[in-house]
Amino acid sequence: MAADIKNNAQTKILFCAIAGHTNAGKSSLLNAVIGEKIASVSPKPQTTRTRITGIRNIGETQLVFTDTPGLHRSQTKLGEKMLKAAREAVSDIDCVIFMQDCTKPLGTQEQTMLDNLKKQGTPVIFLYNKIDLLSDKTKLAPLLAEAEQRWSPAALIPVSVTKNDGISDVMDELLKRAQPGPHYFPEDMLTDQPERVLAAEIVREQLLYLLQDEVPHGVAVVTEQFSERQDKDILNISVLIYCERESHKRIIIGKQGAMLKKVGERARTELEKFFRIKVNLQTWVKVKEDWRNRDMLISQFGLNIDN
Ligand SMILES: Nc1nc2c(ncn2[C@@H]2O[C@H](COP(=O)(O)OP(=O)(O)OP(=O)(O)O)[C@@H](O)[C@H]2O)c(=O)[nH]1
Ligand SMILES: [Mg+2]
Repeated sequence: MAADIKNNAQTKILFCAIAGHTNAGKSSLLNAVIGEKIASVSPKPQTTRTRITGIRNIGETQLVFTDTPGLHRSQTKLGEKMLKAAREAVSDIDCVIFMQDCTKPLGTQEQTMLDNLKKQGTPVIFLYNKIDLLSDKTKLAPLLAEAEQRWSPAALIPVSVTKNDGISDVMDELLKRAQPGPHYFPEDMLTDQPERVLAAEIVREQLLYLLQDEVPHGVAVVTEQFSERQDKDILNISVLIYCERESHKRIIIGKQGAMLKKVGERARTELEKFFRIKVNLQTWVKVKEDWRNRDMLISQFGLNIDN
């Protein structure tokens, strides 16, 4: 593996964490800067549950991004672990992209994080995202002025990730900050997420889109089987969908299996796009009561950052 890692007089490296309130658009930004969809995105809060590394090489520079779970008021052990993952990711890092939805006020958790980053002396690239939602763009000026005055970030950039507005300015800012040094990951690596985890996340993303209320938040997806049939060019994927209650299981399966079928069809399309091969997807639903408060199950589902 070491042979694949670039190291010469020109190589540069930058480690950057992406943090901010849940739903601000952090994973959308990660996917945009990597150029591939490696992190799940959804309109529901608390989509990202672990730290996700994404790697982008531009010329001799390697940019290493860490997407983090969004800041939120946690009510479960899983939520606590997600917040810990987010807080740890922003300590001891070259720079932090702090992302805020410009249509929402900065909450106390975000303000505390920004205060701490200022105290630590960590350079912050402050992004006001979703500017496409602002009909009156003059509303931005006071927001930018307040952020500038309170936290004097290294850069302050209004962006719209979904409209690809301002992203090249963010890239320029990052490239400027990269320091001479060997690359950390091989050139052909996009993410640290194993294929099994990516597959499970693609299924969970569809559950987040299609289910309502508490049901999608209590869902964990684990890949049971992931194997390619060389003779037929088919990827066999089998996933277990865990939920917290029998009533949730009934909702996930739906009337005569309609919901699960829809989830499976949509996820299969996405899996085929991602893995660029025909996919045979099987889905199973199981109940594990209150798993979000049970350490052993959180670990078993690959969601414990301490492991
Ligand atoms: N209108 C608009 N929506 C956006 C923009 N960027 C992201 N979104 C949407 O915002 C929602 C949340 O995006 P995510 O990328 O999942 O947000 P996140 O910050 O990673 O959320 P968590 O993982 O829950 O912390 C999705 O529905 C995105 O499509 C933007 O620039 N404009
Ligand atoms: Mg996310």
